Amino acid sequence: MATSPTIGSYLIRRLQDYGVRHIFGIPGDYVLGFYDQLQNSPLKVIGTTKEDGAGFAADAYARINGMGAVCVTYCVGGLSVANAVAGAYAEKSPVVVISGSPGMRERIDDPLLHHKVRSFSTQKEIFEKITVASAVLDDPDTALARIDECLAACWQHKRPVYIELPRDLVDVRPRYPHRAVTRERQFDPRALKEAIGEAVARLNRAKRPVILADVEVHRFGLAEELRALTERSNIPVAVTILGKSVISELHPNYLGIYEGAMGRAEVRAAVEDADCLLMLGTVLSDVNLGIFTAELDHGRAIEATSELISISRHRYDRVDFAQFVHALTRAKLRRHRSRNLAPAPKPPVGEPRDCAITVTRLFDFIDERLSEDMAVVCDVGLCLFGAIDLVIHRKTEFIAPAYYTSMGFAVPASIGVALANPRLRPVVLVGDGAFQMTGMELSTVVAQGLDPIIIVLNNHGYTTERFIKDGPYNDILNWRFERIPEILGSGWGRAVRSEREFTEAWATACAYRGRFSLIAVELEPFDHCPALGRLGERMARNLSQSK
Ligand SMILES: Cc1ncc(C[n+]2csc(CCOP(=O)(O)OP(=O)(O)O)c2C)c(N)n1
Ligand SMILES: [Mg+2]
Repeated sequence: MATSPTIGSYLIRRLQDYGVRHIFGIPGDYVLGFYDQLQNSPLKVIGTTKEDGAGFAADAYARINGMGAVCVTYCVGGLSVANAVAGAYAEKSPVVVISGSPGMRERIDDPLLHHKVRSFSTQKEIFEKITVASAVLDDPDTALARIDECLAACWQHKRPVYIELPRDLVDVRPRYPHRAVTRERQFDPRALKEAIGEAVARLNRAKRPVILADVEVHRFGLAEELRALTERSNIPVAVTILGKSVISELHPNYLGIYEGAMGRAEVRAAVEDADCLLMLGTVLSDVNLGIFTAELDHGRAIEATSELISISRHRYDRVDFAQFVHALTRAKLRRHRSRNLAPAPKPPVGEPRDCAITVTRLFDFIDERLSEDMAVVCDVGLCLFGAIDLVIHRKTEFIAPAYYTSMGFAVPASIGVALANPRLRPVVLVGDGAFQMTGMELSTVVAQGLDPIIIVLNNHGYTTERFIKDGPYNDILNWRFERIPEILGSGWGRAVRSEREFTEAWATACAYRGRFSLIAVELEPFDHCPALGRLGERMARNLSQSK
């Protein structure tokens, strides 16, 4: 009879089944045994400088690869990664969190072992709130089934899961053989048929239908279906900020980014006046809805997400989101006449001048220079609002924590992007404040031989917050960002002030391969793009109303 695999080796094999090739993290004594197993496996361990960096990298990796993983030690590592995992939960990114922990034999009599917070279950209880499934593999005979369940839940819900490995069980084999199970949810084909019938009738009757596409179209790999759907039906597509890049922004049916009153008026009008709005994979958050300035009439909407399928004010149970989109794409949809709603092409940016560069011009120059093989990885702040208007050419080219908005995402996320798809060169847009949080993860960039282009928008502080409420708490120490390559012994850096200096530095960075480039762009503390002005105003109003 074939012997069962050890718990550790089974977990490694199942991660590979789901396409995971890299795992991010930092070891510690409670997880060293599993690290040894990882080291001797086909999975590549990517050590980061801090666990939150590993979390952001795994999140970005998951967004492109379909699943990502972190491996950390008990509590000191696990709780450091919790914020990044919370972001992955909020934005539906399938990250597997693996944490080592004290062995089961060590737990007898509840001793005070290092890293323990309150009880041995404290870390698991915290992760229960920010994952869709969690398990402590404390019983060898059920461990393999628990691994299957967690990974299936991660895959199905596109959200993080937590797996805790007591250190004395990593090399243990269950007594009974186990067959890997990929649990499928039960759906009702009759409900799907009925939902499609109703959706098609409404779309075919409509005179001004619009599709509003969001993040789940990315996560469930439905970007091609979306393209086919709009091309067959000729229904125009708007996207949310979180869904940005789900369709080529050069597509003739692309309308633009919808964000309520915060966004472009033409996009708002088309979406809100639609007599049938097909909302695909939408997250109805404040950021996505322009701080709730959106006026969407659910009576005229068809809403399909992994959590619900509803048409007008009634809902269909047991209908799978992906199957719904597949079926709709293949259904008998009438071809609507073109309404010429595509945004007018941007005027040419013109030659760079010797004058000080502004935020608006900076984004214009980047926009004109982005190429097909680049992925924009964006942090929180001015960079995110400026990036709304960047023209993204293909799918998954824009990665940002646009809903959870945790600063410090972008530099570590660029590592996940580059490892998930080595053909993509990350262009990181990050504020000086956010860079100071996790920018030293460039150390991992150097260790892995990656070559992102990092653009630091240096406006000497927390400009986004200055627009909501200013005070000395928004000032931060000015770093010599361009000299970071000296500390790391690798890379190329330059501080720029004028348009000409920026475009020259960009050209140098593009030609400089194999190592990172860092361009620190000096900006005025109150210089901003129109989107941030509108948002700051709205948030300041909300702040004063909440008192
Ligand atoms: C982890 C985290 N801490 C605090 C905040 C609150 N916050 C939102 S924007 C911002 C300022 C960002 O500063 P910077 O990165 O320099 O970008 P800028 O707004 O100046 O462009 C802060 C502190 C946050 N979003 N995330
Ligand atoms: Mg700043």
